[in-house]
Amino acid sequence: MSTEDIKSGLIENRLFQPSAEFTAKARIKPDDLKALQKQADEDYEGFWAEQARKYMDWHKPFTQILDDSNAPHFKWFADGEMNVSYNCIDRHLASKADKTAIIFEGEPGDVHHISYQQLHDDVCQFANALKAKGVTKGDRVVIYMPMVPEAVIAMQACARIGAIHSVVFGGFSADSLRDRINDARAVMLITADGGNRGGKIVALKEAADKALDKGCDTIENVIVLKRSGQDVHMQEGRDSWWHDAVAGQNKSCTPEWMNSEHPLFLLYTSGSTGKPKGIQHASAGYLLNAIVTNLWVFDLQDDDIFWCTADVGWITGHTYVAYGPLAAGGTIIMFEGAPVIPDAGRFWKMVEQHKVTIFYTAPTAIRALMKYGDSFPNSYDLSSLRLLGTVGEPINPEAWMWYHTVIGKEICPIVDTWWQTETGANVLTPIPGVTATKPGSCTLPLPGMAVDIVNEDGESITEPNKGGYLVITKPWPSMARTIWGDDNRYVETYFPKFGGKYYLAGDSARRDEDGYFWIMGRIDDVLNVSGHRLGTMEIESALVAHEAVVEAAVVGRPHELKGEAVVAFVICHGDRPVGEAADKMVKELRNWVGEQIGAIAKPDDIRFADGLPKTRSGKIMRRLLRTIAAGEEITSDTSTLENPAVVAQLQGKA
Ligand code: 7RM
Repeated sequence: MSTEDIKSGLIENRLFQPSAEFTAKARIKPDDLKALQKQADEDYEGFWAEQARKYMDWHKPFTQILDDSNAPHFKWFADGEMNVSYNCIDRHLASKADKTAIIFEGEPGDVHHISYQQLHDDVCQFANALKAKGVTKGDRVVIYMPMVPEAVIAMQACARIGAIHSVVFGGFSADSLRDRINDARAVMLITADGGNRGGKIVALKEAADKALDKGCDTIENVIVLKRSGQDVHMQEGRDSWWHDAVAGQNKSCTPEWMNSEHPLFLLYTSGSTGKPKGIQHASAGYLLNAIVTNLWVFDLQDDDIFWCTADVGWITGHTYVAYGPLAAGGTIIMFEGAPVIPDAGRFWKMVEQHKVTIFYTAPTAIRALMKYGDSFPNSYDLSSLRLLGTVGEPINPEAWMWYHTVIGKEICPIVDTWWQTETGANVLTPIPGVTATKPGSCTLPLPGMAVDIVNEDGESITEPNKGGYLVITKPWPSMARTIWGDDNRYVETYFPKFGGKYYLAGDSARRDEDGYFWIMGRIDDVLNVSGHRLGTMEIESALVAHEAVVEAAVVGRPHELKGEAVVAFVICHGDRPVGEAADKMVKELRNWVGEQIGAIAKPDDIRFADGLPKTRSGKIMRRLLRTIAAGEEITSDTSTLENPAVVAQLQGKA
C-alpha cells in the first residue's frame, strides 16, 4: 500500500524548551548528546560496543560487535558471556545493598519496600526453587501473575538460570494462556491464587486450571503465589505454593553465564492475522538498550523514584519495570491495581506518598484521568515530579497540555517515547534536558538508532509533512531476533520490502520542518476514501481536538461508491449524547472534521459510547471496531476487553 499522499491536516507548532534547572542536573546535556550522536554517526558499531562495556559487567568480554552473516537475524556481542540478573542486582550490591529497589503498593493499600540485598536473596531462592523442580537453561517458563514484586522476582530468577520466560498478562483469558503455553512448549507455569484489580479479585489460578485442563501437555510444574488468599484447587504432584517451593532454599545462586545471544524472553504480541507472535529477545543487546534508555531518556539518577505504570505483561513493563531501571540501579514503584480504585486520585495520591520523581504512563490513562477533572490531581502534592513520559499511541495535544500543566505544573519535560515490543526499548524520543518538545510528536531518533521515513521504493522522504513508511535502516542491539519457532514469519513481517534491508515498523509517519517525527498510525490503519488516502489517526486527532470529545477511534467500512466510508466511534466529556443531542453533536463533529482536515475526511457514521473497546494495555481493538462498523457478527474473543459493556453501545444496541 502506498502511504505517499496520506493527508496531514494537523500541524502543531507549540514548542516547549526544557528548563535551565532541569538541564543543569540532567545526565545528558546538549553537548553530551552532540558527542554521543557524533560518535554513533562516525562509528556506529564502536559506539554500541563502548556503551556495552561501560554499562554492563561481562563474565567473558566480547570481541565481536555486530554479526550480520545471517541477516535479518542479527547478532550482537555474540562471543561474549554475561548474565542479565547479575547485571540488574549483583552489580549494585557493593554500593547499594540497602537501597530500595522496589516499592510495592497493592490495590488494597498494602505497601512493601524491597532492598537490593533482599531482592538478591529472593531471586536466588526462587532460582534455586526452579532448579529443584528441574527447570534448566533454555526451558520456557510462563509467568501469569498480578503486578506484584514476585512477578519481577520470577523473571529475574529465570534470567539467572538461563530459563526463557514468557509473561502472559493477567487479564488474558484461559484460552489465550493455553495458546501461549503451547506455542512456547513451556515446562512450568508460575501464577498466583488471585490478584486485586479494579476492586475485584482476578482469579488467576482458576483461569490457569482451565487452560491446563484444555491440554497443555508440556507443563510439568505449577508454582502458585498466595496473594488474594482465596481457595484454589492444588493438583497433587503438579502444583506447589511459592512459599513452600522457596522454603529452605539457599539465598545465593551462582548466575549461569549466558552467551549474549541466548534468548532472555518471549513476549507474545498480536499480529494482523490474529495468531499471536512470540517475539524473541536476546540477553545482552536487549539489556543494553534497556539500560541506556533508562539513563538517557528517563534521566534515572540515584535519588529518583521511577514509576512506570505498565504491567509486566507488556514490553513496557519488561524494559521500564523489571529490567532497565534495576540494571541502572534505580528505585521503582510497582502498583497492583487500577488507577480509579478507590477513586481517580489514586495515581496522584501515590505520587505524593512515595515522592515519585519520574512518571511514565499511556495516553489512554492520561485521557481517562483527565475526564475526571483537575480536582483529583490538585488535591495532592505532586511537587516531587520532575519528568513525565508517555508511550503506546500518539498523544493528542489536548491530553499532552493537560499532562504538562495539571500534572507537570509546566516544569516537567514530557518524553513521548515511540517504540515497540519488537524494538525492545525507546527509539524515537526527546532527551529531556535537551530536546524541545511539541505536543504530539515523539521528536527525534536516539543516538545509534537509524530511523527514516521512506516511500514505496524505499527512498527517503525529505519533503516536510509528507507521510510514508517508518523504517529502521540499521540493526540495533535490542531488536527482536526472531518470532519463536517461525523464522520465516519474522522475515516476512518485518523485512518484506526494500530488498529486506530495512526493518519495517508497520507505522506510518511524517517529519515536519524541524525533522521531528509524527506517528500517523499503523500502515493498516490507512483508509482509501474515493481515492484519497487518509490516516485514521489524523481524523481521530481532529475529533479529539473538539472541546466536547475525550477520545475517538476511526475505522473504515466498505462502501460501494467511495471504496471506504469513514466510521467514527466517539467518547464525549460527561454523559453520552443520545437522541437529539446525539444528532446535533454528529452534525457539529462532521463540520468540525471538515474544517480541520477537509470534507473528504468527514465521518459518514458517528457513534457515541461511554468508552472504546481496548486491550488491557490500552490499545484500541481496531479489528473489533471494523467488524462493528461493517455490521458483522462478532466472532473474535472479547474476553480480554477492559470494558466489554461498551460493545453493545457501539453496535447501537444499548
Ligand atoms: C511500547 C509499545 C507498538 C505500537 C507502535 C505504534 C504505537 C507506541 C507510541 C506509539 C505513537 C508513541 N509497544 N506507539 N508508542 N504511537 N506515539 N509514543 O507500545 O508493541 O505494544 O506497540 O504502538 O503504533 O507500532 S507495542
